[in-house]
Amino acid sequence: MELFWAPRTRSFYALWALEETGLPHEKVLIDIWSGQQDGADYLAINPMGKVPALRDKGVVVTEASAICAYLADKVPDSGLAPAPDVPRRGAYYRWLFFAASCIEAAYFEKLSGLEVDARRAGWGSFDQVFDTLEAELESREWIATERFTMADLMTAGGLKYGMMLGLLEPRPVFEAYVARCTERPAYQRAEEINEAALAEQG
Ligand SMILES: N[C@@H](CCC(=O)N[C@@H](CS)C(=O)NCC(=O)O)C(=O)O
Repeated sequence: MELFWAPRTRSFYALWALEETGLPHEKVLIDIWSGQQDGADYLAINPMGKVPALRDKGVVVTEASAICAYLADKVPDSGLAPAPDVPRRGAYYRWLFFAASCIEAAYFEKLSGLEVDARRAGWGSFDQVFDTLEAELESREWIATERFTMADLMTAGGLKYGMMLGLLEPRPVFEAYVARCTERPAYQRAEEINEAALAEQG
């Protein structure tokens, strides 16, 4: 299995997910600063010209949240995804997709100063997205089940990114949740890999 990635990008979700699974893999650095993602070789893997991408023999998966879901299903005993027949599978899908479609869009709204009509925008509004998450996390240690899943990885990763960039005010519920998720050894290892690649790039 190969992960196509670049440090300090959304590849981090996939890097962290691979560390959570412990699955053997090779990391292939794509130099997005020199435009390698727009070369024919990489576009054949991801025509969007974006990282991350995962190739598992003949299977190619792009989109960070899809990669997380794919990897969790490869290690069914890990608990990283609830089994398909348990009721909380619904919550797992919900929050995994919420991170990709609502958190991401809410940041874009903020960054670009968009005035959105919350009834027309699929993510509602910036405030709706984070008020909804805050209400959910007030009563839950983990967002989908009684343990950490890939839905936590995507949600906590998204919250951390927003707070780090100053897009999202650091609400206590978010800070505690992000701390719980990022103290995991897999997160720490992914950070080390990320930082080592950055240092190597100079
Ligand atoms: N929707 C994609 C977004 C991936 C993405 O935006 N990757 C950025 C880095 S954070 C990228 O590869 N940018 C290179 C480019 O657009 O040229 C995902 O969730 O994986």
